[in-house]
Amino acid sequence: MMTPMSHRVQVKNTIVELLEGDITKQDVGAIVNAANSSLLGGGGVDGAIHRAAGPELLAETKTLGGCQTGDAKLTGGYKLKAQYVIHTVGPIYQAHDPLVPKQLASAYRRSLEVAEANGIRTIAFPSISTGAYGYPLKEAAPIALKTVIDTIRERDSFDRIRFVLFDPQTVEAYTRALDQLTQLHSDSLKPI
Ligand code: AR6
Repeated sequence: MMTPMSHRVQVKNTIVELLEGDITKQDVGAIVNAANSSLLGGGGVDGAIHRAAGPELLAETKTLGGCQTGDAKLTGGYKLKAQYVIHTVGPIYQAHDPLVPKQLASAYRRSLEVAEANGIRTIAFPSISTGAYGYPLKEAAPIALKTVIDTIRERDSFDRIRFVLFDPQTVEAYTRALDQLTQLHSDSLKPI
């Protein structure tokens, strides 16, 4: 029997959802930025977030002393609708390097830990590392979703985690990965 692809699941008390769109427009507690370790801005989603937030964001990130790959740091959201930005640094893709998937998982996990420590209950993520950093979508999407879902299961302190995906191929890869996880964990992941 075919199970329909799902864009939204419930994990404990948290809704995890996939959306095609622009993360800078999201009205959530925090949006996550796929930054580089300088935290001084860049292209892709990083550039879009800095443009939408205004120059005060760069003024704040300049004071943070950068961020290591797999770690995350918090700033204000300035002109964004989101109250905060969580800046994380995903890995540059390297096939067959066992550290790389761990660093990608760590970027998601540390972002959620920073959110929790600051009482942020609704968070929007982009697809970290799958643009300029070259992580293949098919490999990155299951890591992203599994890490977020495992962290929610352990902590149960978020209302909504939204993946805001910029193009149809990214939506498709995440939808497939979410569907597979839902089939594997039908006891704890409820499509809604
Ligand atoms: N909303 C949501 N997703 C977006 C947006 C947006 N407004 N704009 C782009 N994306 P990338 P990375 C998607 O390259 O691979 C920067 O220069 C994009 O289509 O932004 O982690 C940093 O400064 C892709 O699916 O981030 C770093 O140097 C995803 O966001 C480096 O790029 C991630 O692509 C980080 O590379």
